[in-house]
Amino acid sequence: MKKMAKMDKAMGHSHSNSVLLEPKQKGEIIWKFDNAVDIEVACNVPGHYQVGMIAKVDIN
Ligand SMILES: [Cu+2]
Repeated sequence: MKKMAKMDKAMGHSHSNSVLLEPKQKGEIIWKFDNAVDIEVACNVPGHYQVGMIAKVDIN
């Protein structure tokens, strides 16, 4: 995955809203919300969103 990110800068994860993981690796992102909101979490590997690598999360 990191090799792919080097080839395609759009797949880089240099900001605080994403984490780049190798298979079977774990990571953590902490987001804090002041209000209830529905969000969508998705993979940014090209084509993965389109095949359903997403999760809808309701923050109450
Ligand atoms: Cu994916």
